[in-house]
Amino acid sequence: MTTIERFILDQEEKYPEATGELSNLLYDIALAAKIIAASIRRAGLVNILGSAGATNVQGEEQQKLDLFANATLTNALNHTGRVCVMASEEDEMLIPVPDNYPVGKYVVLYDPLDGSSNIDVNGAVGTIFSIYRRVSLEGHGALADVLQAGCKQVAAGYVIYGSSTMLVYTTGQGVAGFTLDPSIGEFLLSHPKLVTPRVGKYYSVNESNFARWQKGTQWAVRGLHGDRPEEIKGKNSRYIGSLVADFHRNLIAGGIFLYPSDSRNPDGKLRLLYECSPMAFIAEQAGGSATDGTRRILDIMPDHLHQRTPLVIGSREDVGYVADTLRSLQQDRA
Ligand code: P6P
Repeated sequence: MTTIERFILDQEEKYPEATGELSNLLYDIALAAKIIAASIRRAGLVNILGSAGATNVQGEEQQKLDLFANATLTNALNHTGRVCVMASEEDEMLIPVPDNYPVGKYVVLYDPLDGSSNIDVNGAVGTIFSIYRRVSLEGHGALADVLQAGCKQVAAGYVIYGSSTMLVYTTGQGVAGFTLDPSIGEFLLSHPKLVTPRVGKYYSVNESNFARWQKGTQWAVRGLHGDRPEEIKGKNSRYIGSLVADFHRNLIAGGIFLYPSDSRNPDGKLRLLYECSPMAFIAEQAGGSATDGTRRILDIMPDHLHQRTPLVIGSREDVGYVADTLRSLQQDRA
């Protein structure tokens, strides 16, 4: 029985220069995940379901659990002396470390409860986090510490609150998965080395946007439907409407998730810094890949905090097929 704390410490021992701060930061996040999981499991029994009666910076209606998860993560991190600044999907501005607490060398960005529209219907939801080293030299962190390309991440992970609660993370040495044992309140190592199949069984995309996609996207998705078996074998459609749940299924079973740009979302819907970059780090560490259709997600340099990007992520050969198809169609048009 390997707890996440034991696993993190074992990983730390491989780095003589490690100070243990990143290990403790990961453990802080695991604690927040346990608290959020406990609330989600009881959401139908206590007054924490439903709308909070406000909208976030994205213009999305905030659920009470969104705000609870956001506060839980922020309060688990802001006093530890391990972070210099935080950022969240639920907060328009950067989240500073309170003045009466020390600042540290890490930056944490998070989507505290992704897919929250699934909460009231008992669908799977998730937490996504991304960790960088600060680039500023001292004092409180600033925007420059947050606006870093995904390839600079030192760690990334997600928690899926599904049929079981799992925490999946990477520090650049592969991907490990932990399942929460509620009887002892510990995340136990259940997936020591997650590797995603090179070719997937599933494709995941919101087909109701089909008419609004660019022609190249429509053509590539028709390939995933199986219209051109000489190019690629058709796949089963699976789409939950929760990035963490769709991504996790495809990571385990093999598959491709797409949220392309469309005439209503010209830059795509998903956010680069706290959704796409962390998921891209995990995908690549598991042998998969992630692009915006043309550029590697981890190479994209963010311009602003809540920047959106199109996303194509999952099994390497499937992502390669979509990227090659889009590229060849653009060349034909050129
Ligand atoms: P749509 C949830 O709101 C989310 O941000 C992701 O978790 C999910 O993949 C996507 O949006 C679903 O968006 O437009 O298909 O409902």
